[in-house]
Amino acid sequence: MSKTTVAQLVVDTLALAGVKRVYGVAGDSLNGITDSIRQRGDIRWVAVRHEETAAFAAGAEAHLTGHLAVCAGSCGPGNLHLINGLYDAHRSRVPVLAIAAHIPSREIGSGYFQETHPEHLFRECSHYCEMVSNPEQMPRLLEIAIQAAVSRRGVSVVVLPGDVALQHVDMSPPRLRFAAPRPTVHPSDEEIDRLADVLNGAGKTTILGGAGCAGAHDQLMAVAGKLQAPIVHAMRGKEFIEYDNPFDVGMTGLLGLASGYYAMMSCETLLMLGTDFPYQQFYPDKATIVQIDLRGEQIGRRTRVDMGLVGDVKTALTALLPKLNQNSDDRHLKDSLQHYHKARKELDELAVGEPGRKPIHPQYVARVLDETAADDAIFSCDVGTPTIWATRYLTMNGTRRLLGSFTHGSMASALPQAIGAQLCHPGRQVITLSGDGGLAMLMGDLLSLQQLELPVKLVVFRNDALAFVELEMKAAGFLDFATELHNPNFAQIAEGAGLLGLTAETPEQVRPMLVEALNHDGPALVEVLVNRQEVVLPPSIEMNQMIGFSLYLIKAVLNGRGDDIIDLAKTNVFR
Ligand SMILES: Cc1cc2nc3c(=O)[nH]c(=O)nc-3n(C[C@H](O)[C@H](O)[C@H](O)COP(=O)(O)OP(=O)(O)OC[C@H]3O[C@@H](n4cnc5c(N)ncnc54)[C@H](O)[C@@H]3O)c2cc1C
Ligand SMILES: Cc1ncc(C[n+]2csc(CCOP(=O)(O)OP(=O)(O)O)c2C)c(N)n1
Repeated sequence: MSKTTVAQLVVDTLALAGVKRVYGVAGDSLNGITDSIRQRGDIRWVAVRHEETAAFAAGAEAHLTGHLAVCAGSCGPGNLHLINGLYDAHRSRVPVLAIAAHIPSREIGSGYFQETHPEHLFRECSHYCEMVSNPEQMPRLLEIAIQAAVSRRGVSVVVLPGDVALQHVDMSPPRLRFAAPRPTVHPSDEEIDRLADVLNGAGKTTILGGAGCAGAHDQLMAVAGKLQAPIVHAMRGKEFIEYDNPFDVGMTGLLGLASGYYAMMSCETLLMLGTDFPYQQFYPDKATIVQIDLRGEQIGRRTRVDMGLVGDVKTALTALLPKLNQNSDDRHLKDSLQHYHKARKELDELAVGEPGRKPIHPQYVARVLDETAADDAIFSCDVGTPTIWATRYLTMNGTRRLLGSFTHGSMASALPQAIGAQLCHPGRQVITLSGDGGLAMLMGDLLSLQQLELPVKLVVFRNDALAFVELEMKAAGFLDFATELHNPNFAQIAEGAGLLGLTAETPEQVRPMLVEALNHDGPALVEVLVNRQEVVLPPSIEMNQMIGFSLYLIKAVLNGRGDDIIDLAKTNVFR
């Protein structure tokens, strides 16, 4: 049998598994891997400036394609930098493999230069995390890692000492020659019958749908039609549920719409479909609750559940549909829709840009972006207020996609996710909604856009603050502190990095600049000077938040910051 190096075997196996690119930062301990990639044309090394970017980019690719994506970091600090992006991918359940190069194997345990213990560090953010200490473990160990990431959906980590990567091993044929299995997961017939009985006898029914509804749009509409049920969505379900949906009453949660909140709270039966919506206080107390999820361990995790079914949403709804009677009472649906149209109108009224009026309302920027972006645009939004504007003002249509660090909740994901998105969808418009804090956090990778020739468009909501944290502070009764950002001119920085850079200071500049950036043949950044004091009213303000907010006002006055309140009032009440 002919011989090859472990590194070559790794890269061969990845190529056979359909991997097109590996994101990372090169390093001594990764030399075997990068050199093997250099020698072949069917897999690309994507050089970024920070390993966290590499992991977020791989996560975005995996989210958009559903296929395995790969990132790599050199030993010690190199792979340690991957960790935040890996947590995000793992918690979003997208298949990512990380190659964590390691110090020379003979030095392990000696406290050697750059020594860490990756197999401990990455255990919590992976399904599978093992070290290759003997070349004979390969390629089996890598194949197990790939199979774990793909079938359990999440992260696998292969820890590979640099010297082991260069050792020789027999070239063996790949064992993973089968396509990824796609089982049909079906609740039992008796369970479907019982569910039909419950729903046929139910009063006001509301559906709460999440990301598990992907691919089940037709079935979801048909079930909602039979039940005359409003559909509320959780954030990760937005891209799959909101479009072409006459039953849509918006999102629930602190950032959701009042109509989403009330449709859930006023129902007698809640049907949860493929959602892990995490906030307990937004579930109804008295309703009968039915939950369908692919993974049994998810059932009853967030709220009391009266009936739990393990199954795929599409399969379960297809089986359920013929057993449902047509509900003739449409009052709950009509009331919920009326409420939704009112809530939607109120939100849209905030998205205005009166000529000359500064600072610009961020809602207006998001709305104009929604209107000017392509029908198949891929958006990524930073955690912070850009998440609010994206979920409230971007219209999904079944083709557009929306990425964000929605479950892990990390800042700074928008730019790295856009890098992964643009690489796997080179022909589509990829647009970020970036925070000024978020962009600055991984700003080194602005340089990657030019180097990798990626025409990503960045829209920076520049409010010179960690504004989301300020909101949280106000609501909790703290005086905002430690949130001020002394920013540079991001457009100039972009120009310096080889991008088109524009600054919109007044509302009338927003549309032409966004259009110019979107039409630009290359990467572009538009910074928009937006209002820092935008208050986001949650759908139901809890007493402790009311008290908190009054406390903020009192504290602000006591601390001589009355101007803040006048600003707040001006921008949120008298507009
Ligand atoms: C700053 C910030 C604020 C936020 N505020 C809100 C908010 O106000 N409202 C809100 O909704 N979210 C909010 N989020 C997001 C929130 O943290 C959750 O990530 C989100 O609510 C989860 O959405 P989901 O249930 O659609 O997706 P997931 O959490 O991914 O849950 C999907 C579920 O579907 C299951 N599943 C997958 N495939 C299938 C299938 N084929 N069939 C059946 N089941 C399947 C999975 O096992 C899982 O249990 C916020 C996030 C951030 C960062
Ligand atoms: C890595 C990380 N650090 C800190 C936080 C806490 N946090 C959540 S939102 C936010 C502010 C984001 O600021 P920016 O990107 O400027 O957006 P803004 O809310 O100001 O629009 C912070 C610090 C976090 N979620 N992730």
